[in-house]
Amino acid sequence: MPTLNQTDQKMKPYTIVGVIGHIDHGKTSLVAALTGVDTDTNPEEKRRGITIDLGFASFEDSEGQFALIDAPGHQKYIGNLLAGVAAIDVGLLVVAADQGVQAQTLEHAAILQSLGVQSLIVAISRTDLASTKRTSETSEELAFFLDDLGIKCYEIVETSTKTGSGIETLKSLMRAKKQTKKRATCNFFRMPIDRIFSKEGRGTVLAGTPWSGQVQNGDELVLARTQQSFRVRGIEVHGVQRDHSLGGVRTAINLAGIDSEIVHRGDELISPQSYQLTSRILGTLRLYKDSTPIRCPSEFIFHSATCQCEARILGPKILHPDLEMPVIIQTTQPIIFAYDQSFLLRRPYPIGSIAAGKLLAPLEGVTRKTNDLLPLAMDLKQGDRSQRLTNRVHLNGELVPSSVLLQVELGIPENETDSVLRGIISDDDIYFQDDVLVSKRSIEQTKQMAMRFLKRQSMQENAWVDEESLLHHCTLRSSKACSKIAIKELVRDDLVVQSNRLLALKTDETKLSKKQAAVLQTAITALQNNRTPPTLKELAEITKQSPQALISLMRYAEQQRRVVSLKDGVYYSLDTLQLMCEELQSLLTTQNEASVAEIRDHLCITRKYAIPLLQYCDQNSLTVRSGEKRIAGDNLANFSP
Ligand SMILES: Nc1nc2c(ncn2[C@@H]2O[C@H](COP(=O)(O)OP(=O)(O)O)[C@@H](O)[C@H]2O)c(=O)[nH]1
Ligand SMILES: [Mg+2]
Repeated sequence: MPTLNQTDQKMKPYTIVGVIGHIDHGKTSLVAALTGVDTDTNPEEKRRGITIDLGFASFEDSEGQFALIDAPGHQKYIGNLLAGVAAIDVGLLVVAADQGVQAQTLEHAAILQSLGVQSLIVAISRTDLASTKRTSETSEELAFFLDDLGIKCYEIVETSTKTGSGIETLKSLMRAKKQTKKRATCNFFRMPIDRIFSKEGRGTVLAGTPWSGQVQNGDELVLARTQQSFRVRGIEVHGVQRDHSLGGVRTAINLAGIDSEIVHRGDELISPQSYQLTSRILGTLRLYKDSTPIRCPSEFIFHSATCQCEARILGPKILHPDLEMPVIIQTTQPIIFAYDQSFLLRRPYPIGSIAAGKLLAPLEGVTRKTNDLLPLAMDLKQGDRSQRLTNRVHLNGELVPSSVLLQVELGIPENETDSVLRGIISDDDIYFQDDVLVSKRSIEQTKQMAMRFLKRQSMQENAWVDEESLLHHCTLRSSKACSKIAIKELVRDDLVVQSNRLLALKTDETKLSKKQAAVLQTAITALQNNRTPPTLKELAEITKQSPQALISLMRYAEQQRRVVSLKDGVYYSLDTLQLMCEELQSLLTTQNEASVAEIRDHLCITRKYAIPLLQYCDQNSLTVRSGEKRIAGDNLANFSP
C-alpha cells in the first residue's frame, strides 16, 4: 500500500482519492468541479462522452495535496479501474441521486472493501436532477446495500456540479480524511505502472503510484517482466520536476533508452535485486457471498496491483462463498509478489468480480503437494512476524534470510528484521547453518528418506552406500544444506554408521540375511591367522561375490570390529593385526628405527602388504616416518585396533 515517508519533510500531507461508481453518475464532472481539470481527454472519450481510461487530476490547499484518479464506470473497462484504485488512500463513491444504486455502484464498493481501502466518502451526485424525496431514497437504498456488504463507516455528502452545492463540503470531508499517518515501509522501490505516455523531447514516461521505497534521478531501475535495466533520467510529481519521489505519491518517471513498445500497463519498475516475479502463489481468498460454490481447478481473470492476467485456482477442491479459504494460484504471467498484497478475481461470464484475497507466499521451487501447502496459508496470514518467518521456513524447507525475504516476502519492517531473526534462531524448530535457515521438520523428513534409501540398498545387498550417492538421493526432495544436516544427525544419533566416505544403517548381525552371513564368514575365515591374506579382489573370487557387494559386507564386518581395512583392498583380521603390531613394537624397541624392507622381513610379509600396513600405522600414530625409516609412534605401546 502507498506510504508517505517521514523523511520527506517538504511534502504536505498527500492523499490519493479514487473516484468510482456507475457510468454516467457524474464522476468526471465531480473531478472537474474539484480540480478544474477535465480528465476525459482522449478523442474517443470526448466523442462517446464516457470515461474509458483512468483520468488524473489534483488540487492543493493549505492542508495538503489531493490526487484524484477518475476511474471508468463501465463494466467493460473495469480492468482499468482496478489498475487505478490499487493504491488509493480514500475511495469516493459517486451515486447519482436521480438514478439510484446500480450494478457498478455495488461492485465498485465491494472492490474497495476487498482491497482494504479503509476510508470511504459517498457523494450523492446530480441532486439538482432529483427531488429531495428521491435523493433521500437513493441515500437510504445505498446505506442498505453498503451495510449488507459490511461497510459501515463512511461519510455522505449531497452534491451538484450544476449548482455547485456540496462541493465545498466534499472538499472538507476529503481534508478530514487526509493521509497523515506514516506507515512502516519496505526499503525496496516498486512502482506498478498504470499509465504510459510520450513527451515531446523526453521520450517515454511511465507513471504510477510507487508502493514502496524511493527513487532518485540517476538510479537504476529494472522493468520486472523483461528484467531489463534503465537509468532514471527524470522524475515528475504532478507536473513538477523533482529529483526524487517515494511510496504513495503519484510519480512519472522518464527512463533513458526505453522504447514505449516494450512497456504495458501492469508492468512494474523495481530496484535491482529486490522484488521477485512468481506465477505460483499461496494465498487466501474469500468468494463474494452472492456467489455459488466453485469447483477447482477453475479459471478466472486475476487482478493485482495494476496487472491483469488469467489465473487458475488449483486448490482446494471447492471454494465456498463468504468463507476465507487458503488457495493456490497459478497465473499465466509472472507477477510481482509482496506479502499481503491484495488481488481480485473476476469472471468474464457471468461478468463481474467474484472474489478477493491476499497473496502470502511465492511457491517458486516448492515441490510439495497442494494438500500439504494449503494448511500453511492461515499460519502465514495470522501468525506474528516471527511465526510468519518460521512458517515460511517450514514451507520452503530452507531459506536464506535476506532483507528481500524479510521485508518484501514477509512484510517485516527493516527495523524489526534483526529481532525477528534472533527470535527464530533460538527456536528449536529452526536450524541456522551456513547462513541458511532450515526447518527441523524438513530435516526429519529428509532423515526418513535417507533411512528408507539405506534400507532399500541393504535389501539389494549393498548395505554400504557412499556419502555422495546418499546426498544425491536426499537432494531429490530436500536442499543440500538440509540433507547434510540430516545425514550428520543420523550418524550422530547412531542410526547410521559411517566408515570413511561410506554409510550404512546401523544393524546387528542377525539382520544380515543367512546368505550374507555365510559369505562374510567365508571371507573372514580366509583372513584369519593370515599375514598375507587374499585382497578384496581375491576374496570376491573366493566368495563368488562382486567386489561391490563384498565391500559392503566387509564394511559391515569392520563396523563389527572383526576386520580392519587398509589401503589397496587389504584386510586383516583383528587378531592378526594386533599380533603384527606387537612384533613391530619389539623390533622398534630393539633397534630404534627400521626401514620398510627390515619391517617387511621381520613381520614375514611381502612389500604388497608392508606398504598399506605402514600407511595404516602412520595414520594411527603407531609409527612415525623419519626419512626413509620408521620409528615408534605414541600409540604403538598400547595399541588395540
Ligand atoms: N444536471 C446535472 N448534470 C450532471 C451533474 N453531474 C454530471 N452531470 C451530467 O451527467 C452526465 C454524466 O457525467 P459524467 O461526469 O461524465 O459521469 P461519469 O460517467 O460518472 O464520469 C453528463 O452529461 C454530465 O453533464 C450534475 O450535478 N447535475
Ligand atoms: Mg467519467
